[in-house]
Amino acid sequence: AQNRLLIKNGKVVNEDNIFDADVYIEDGIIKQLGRNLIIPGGTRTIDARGKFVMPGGIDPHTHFELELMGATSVDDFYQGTKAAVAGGTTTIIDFVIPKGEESLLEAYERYRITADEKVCCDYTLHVGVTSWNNRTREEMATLVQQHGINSFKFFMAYRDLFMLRDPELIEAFKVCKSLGAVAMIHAENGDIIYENTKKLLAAGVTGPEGHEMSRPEEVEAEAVNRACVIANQLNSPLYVTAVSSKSAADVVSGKRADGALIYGEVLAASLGIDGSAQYEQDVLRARSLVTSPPLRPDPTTPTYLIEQIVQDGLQVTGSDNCTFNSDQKALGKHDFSKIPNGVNGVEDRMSIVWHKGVYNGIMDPTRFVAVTSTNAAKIFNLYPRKGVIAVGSDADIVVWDPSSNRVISAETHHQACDFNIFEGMEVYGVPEYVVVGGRVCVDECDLKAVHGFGKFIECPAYPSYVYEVVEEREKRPRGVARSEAEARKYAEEEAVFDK
Ligand code: DUC
Ligand code: ZN
Ligand code: ZN
Repeated sequence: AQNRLLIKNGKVVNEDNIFDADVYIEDGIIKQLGRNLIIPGGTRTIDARGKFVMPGGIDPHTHFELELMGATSVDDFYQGTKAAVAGGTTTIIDFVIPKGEESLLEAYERYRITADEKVCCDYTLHVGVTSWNNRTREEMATLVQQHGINSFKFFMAYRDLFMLRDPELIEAFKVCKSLGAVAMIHAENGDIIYENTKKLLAAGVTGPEGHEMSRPEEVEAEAVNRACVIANQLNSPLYVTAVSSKSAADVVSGKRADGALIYGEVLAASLGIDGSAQYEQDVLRARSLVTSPPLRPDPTTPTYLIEQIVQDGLQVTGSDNCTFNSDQKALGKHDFSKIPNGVNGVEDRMSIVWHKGVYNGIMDPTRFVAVTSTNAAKIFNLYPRKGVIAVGSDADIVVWDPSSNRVISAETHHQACDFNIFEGMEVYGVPEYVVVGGRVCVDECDLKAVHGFGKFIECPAYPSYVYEVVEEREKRPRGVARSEAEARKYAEEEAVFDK
């Protein structure tokens, strides 16, 4: 066999366990796991003593080379996946966003042609359903049944561009459920944003501070709540993307505590920094932070959100990486509503979560693995191929050095963007080796990513971690009792209906 690799003496971390083991890899697959393995001669050995050996990160939310608001995001599928690998992420999930009159299938094909030859790591796609027409249902079915797509994103914001209205969302969620796909939502109230933007501009508020002002926390929280209610009433699973505020996180965690089948993805940027600089003097810095949903000025946000991630109020971390250079951000210098939306994060997400969580002593390494890799793998049906160190799984592995640190900077990052929103932040936790499909692509912190080495991964429908719960609930239309008190409550409700 070619391409043999042994990672010795490390602490293997999965979402449910930490154990001392060596990991033996052949032809891109984990072949043996344990102590005293019998290894063919001539196998390259990496010594991971004192290091954590973890499943490579899965970033379920990127927008590489996306045309948005008159600009194209500068990290393309090459540079974006290269930066991902540099940071310890070995799988990304991007969003097919149709252009103009393009059909969903045409857009999907365009993304495949663009990405397949460029990606440095494995990737897959969600499909953004940016309008609802008489072809949509059939196209969604074709994507699921013939193209390995099992997730669709719908927008409650971007009025006149992507936004769907509630009756369309209801249809959309029903179609997802019937196909065994995961419905994903960009949750902000687009009508309110439209109204506030007009008002602010008319009042002369044109600077970057207008962005967050036009869409404060409750505008996000309202949409999250509405989406959750629609999903619950249909007994449809729902994945909320890029939660950026305490209020929205509270809605997701509250709905989950009530037994709803909701998954919350936190915006990695909002774990690293708050958004107060959008209201300060440095307009370049202010514009650089503009993303949707916005980074919040409340300085307690990052800590609050990391706690939600620790306590399972939220389950997944995503970067929403959508990088625009300073000159592109300047398209909005006279009008905040024209600043292309998006921030970096694909490279730094793992370090930010480690530093804010594990290094700060509030998160176990197992939870780190769950929220940076395993949970996304399960929700999008990549598990156990991805998201776990186990025999038979893909050899996508990060050897993590918890005692090294680095200072994040645009001078040293691998992204195409000319600034980094985390500039100057010192983070503990560094990927010393990153193995992508059995190949060492970060070698003693030295990046050796390979153009086109990654593959498109098909995601089968009906992810069992999601749909087993749906099926269970179909049997109990008014909710699943998780305690005796709840069971009594449901029995009383039942009795009312019986009268
Ligand atoms: N939000 C962003 O900030 N950029 C891309 C798309 C999105 O929803
Ligand atoms: Zn979005
Ligand atoms: Zn996004």
